[in-house]
Amino acid sequence: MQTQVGIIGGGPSGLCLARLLSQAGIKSIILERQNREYVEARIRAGILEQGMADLMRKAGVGARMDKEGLLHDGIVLTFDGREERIDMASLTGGKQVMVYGQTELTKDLYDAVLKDDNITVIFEARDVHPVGYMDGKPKLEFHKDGKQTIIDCDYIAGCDGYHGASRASVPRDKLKEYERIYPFGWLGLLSETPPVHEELIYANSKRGFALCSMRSHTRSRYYLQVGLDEKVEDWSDERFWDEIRRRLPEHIAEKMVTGPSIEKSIAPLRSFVTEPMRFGNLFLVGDAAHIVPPTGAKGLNLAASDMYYLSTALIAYYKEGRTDLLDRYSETALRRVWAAVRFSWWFTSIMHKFNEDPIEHKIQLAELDYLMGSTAGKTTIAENYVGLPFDPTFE
Ligand code: RFL
Ligand code: PHB
Repeated sequence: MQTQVGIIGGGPSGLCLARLLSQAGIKSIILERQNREYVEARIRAGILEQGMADLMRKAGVGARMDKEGLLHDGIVLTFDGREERIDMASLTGGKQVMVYGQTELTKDLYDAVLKDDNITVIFEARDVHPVGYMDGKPKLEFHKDGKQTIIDCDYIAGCDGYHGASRASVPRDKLKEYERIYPFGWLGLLSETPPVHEELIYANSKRGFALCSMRSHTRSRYYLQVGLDEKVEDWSDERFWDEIRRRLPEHIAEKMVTGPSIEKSIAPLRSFVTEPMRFGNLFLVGDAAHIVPPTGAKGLNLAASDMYYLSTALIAYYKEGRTDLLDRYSETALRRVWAAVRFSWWFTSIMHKFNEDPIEHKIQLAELDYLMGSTAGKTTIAENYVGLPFDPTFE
């Protein structure tokens, strides 16, 4: 087999990148380890920055998102019995974020990709190995139904997430990895209940962090900070609802509508960055190159800038024979990555309980009190939350 861009991973990064390339007539093959149903069912991101929403539109898959997504102008922080709103739109010159679940976004992308003549998707591709990318002869080797197949391509995009094959194939002396693992995870619950509030609530409490998010006016997504040794089986729905109410100010907890969970799962929290993000003709994109704790809702939104830079660079190569943007990809993408790693780490550190030492909570409350009393403090949260801009010189 042969194609222009071989893409490993059919998650949001691989699918959206393929569509952006296809809009410019560039052909790609996507190798996905799972089947479509499995990928679509993963309940993850809920908040899209304008940059990601614009990319979906550019990829020709924004119609349902624009119809069903909920635009938010602000978020709420609660701490010390207080409820403080950050009016992101007024602090950032009108920028908003959109509530639209990763499950829906992935469905929209698959609907378009599977009808696209420039894109082939191979599901249940096993033992995928990118080879030859350091010598200018990139190939993807894989097994399908027990048979080995090889794809010759010009470039490989590693869009296969944190546990994928692309980063793993790079010789250890060619990359540097930075990692922090946090001493807690997030227990998430999805329920067919109206959200407790019209905007997201991030709660700092003595008992640990909580987040009230949503997927629609009738579907809620809640998270609780839990210890790394906690098991989902030990969290009945009743225990979850009891605990989240205790982490919110009383006047909010009283309004909470509870119901049976549709899904419950625990995710660990980590900060992780690989440098560089390019190895010869292999480019890493999205979670394959970096992970952030979900506190700032940045994961998928960071994949967005990678997709934007890589698609722009590949289009410049195929249309104009230019390689200068491919050469700038890693450095440019990493600049925005580190900015989001910093924000996600910082927002995590002021909102979560790290230990039993009471001085730590008091210092967090003092910091939150300072931030909320300062326009500069609120603006710093707002600017980062709505998303830092993509590099305008990358064209
Ligand atoms: P994905 O989604 O992990 O997709 C990778 C795809 O590659 C496939 N794959 C392979 N295919 C072939 N061969 C192999 N060897 C392969 N290994 C893996 C996998 O099956 C999969 O289909 O990475 P991608 O596309 O880069 O997308 C990244 C996002 O999924 C991720 O950043 C976000 O979900 C993070 N995230 C959030 N991001 C936001 O922007 N806003 C949010 O509100 C937000 N909330 C969250 C989140 C992540 C969470 N968890 C569970 C980690 C909330 C949570 C709880
Ligand atoms: C979500 O709705 O899943 C969500 C929202 C905001 C976050 C993280 C996750 O910061």
